Amino acid sequence: MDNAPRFAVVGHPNKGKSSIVATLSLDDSVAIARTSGTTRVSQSFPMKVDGQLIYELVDTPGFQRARKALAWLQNEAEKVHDRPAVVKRFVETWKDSGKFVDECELLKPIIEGAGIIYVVDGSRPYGEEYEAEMEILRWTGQPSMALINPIDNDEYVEEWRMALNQYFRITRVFNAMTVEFHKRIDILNAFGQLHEAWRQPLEQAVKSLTQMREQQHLQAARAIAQMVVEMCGYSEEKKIDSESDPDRYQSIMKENFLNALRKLEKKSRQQVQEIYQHKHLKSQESTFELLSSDLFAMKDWYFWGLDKIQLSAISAAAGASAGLAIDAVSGGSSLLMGAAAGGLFGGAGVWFMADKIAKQKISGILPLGGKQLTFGPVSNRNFPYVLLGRAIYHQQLIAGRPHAKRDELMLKMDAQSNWLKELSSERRKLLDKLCKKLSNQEKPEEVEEALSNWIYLSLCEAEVTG
Ligand SMILES: Nc1nc2c(ncn2[C@@H]2O[C@H](COP(=O)(O)OP(=O)(O)O)[C@@H](O)[C@H]2O)c(=O)[nH]1
Ligand SMILES: [Mg+2]
Repeated sequence: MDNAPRFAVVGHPNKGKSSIVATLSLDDSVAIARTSGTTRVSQSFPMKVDGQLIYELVDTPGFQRARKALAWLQNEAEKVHDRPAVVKRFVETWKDSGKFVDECELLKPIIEGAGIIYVVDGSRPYGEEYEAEMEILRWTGQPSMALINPIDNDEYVEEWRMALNQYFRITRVFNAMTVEFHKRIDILNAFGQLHEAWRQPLEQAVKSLTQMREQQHLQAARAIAQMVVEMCGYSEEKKIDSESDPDRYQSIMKENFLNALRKLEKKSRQQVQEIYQHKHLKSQESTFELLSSDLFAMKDWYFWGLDKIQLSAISAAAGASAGLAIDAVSGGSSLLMGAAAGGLFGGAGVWFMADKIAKQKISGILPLGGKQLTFGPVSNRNFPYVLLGRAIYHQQLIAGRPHAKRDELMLKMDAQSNWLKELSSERRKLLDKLCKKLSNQEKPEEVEEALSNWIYLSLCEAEVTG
């Protein structure tokens, strides 16, 4: 789109301009630093959906000598209608002089037609020095909006609003760090109202962004469903010759088995991060530490998945007697199932009793001789819930993360984080059915499709309520 709107994000140094650019362009490569003066030249960040440019954000250096610049302008302009031309002349006059470097740099995109997003910090008091900045921006004659970014708190937000309202037709509080999706949309809509030529492209942008978001949820749901199904069906196999002692292979097979599953979970998290365009997150090793409780730290399973009461409830509903229900919960059922299926001998029984995670099996003589050792799949009924609980928790952190954030993801294990408690009984029943099939290795393709739909619905719901 040639007429894609362009917005220059301007203001004092260190007020969160770059953070707002990152958040509005969904780009986590924008440079953000504690120290001011990080941005020295204006830089464009295109917002593209499916390769189509829908708008562009320009990150700019902060004003340094606004009062001096305004004095020059006032001296040059005789009539009100001269002012935009005088601002142009200002840039032409000073751009290569070494003086007003930052002012020239930040005004350049504006005199070339960009809209203005003026950013202030709502946790710091209003001061006169800002008046010169706002006055210069007004002189450009470009459509403009002010954003109050409450960096540390919102103590001075009202004071700022009064001041900004005198210079800008639209003022919004917009926290670059906690902003929700609908607030971004609101800003685009507001800009569409300010400037007739942008109304249509920005309406289109809002549509594209909304569709993109749904598409992301859909892709994330698919990635998670695929991971859950693959992990629930995963087993490690090894052929050994008839004379070898199977017990010798137990610990190595178990390690391989667990590591393969951990890897699958990690891969799926990376997919989700890429889907939501958090490309740089994965390079921080510690990111993965966050959901760092190990997948097989079984003490955490009641937190991630079903708790003990919920677990005995699903087992009871499945028709097991009370005694067996507890067994199923603890993984004891795998012993029963394995024994019933036959093909177990020697120390095999001891293997899985120790772990309570997976079935292990030694099949008898293979056609070409030797034995087949199988470790897995995980038979614990809680496993699919645990995987889902961890995956959805991670997805929520990623989908709700502004692209301005540079710190690590935080894991909070409090009672509220248990998403299963929030489900309606209808949704829970459907999930129970799917999880049961997963544990029983029934029709994985069908289950994956249904689970994917189930997750997608949950993600869309979480967006509305969260
Ligand atoms: N807590 C918090 N910190 C912010 C917010 N916006 C910016 N910052 C921090 O303030 C500093 C300057 O931000 P930056 O976007 O680089 O400001 P710029 O100089 O105006 O581009 C960085 O350390 C940011 O992490 C915010 O909304 N909340
Ligand atoms: Mg900056």
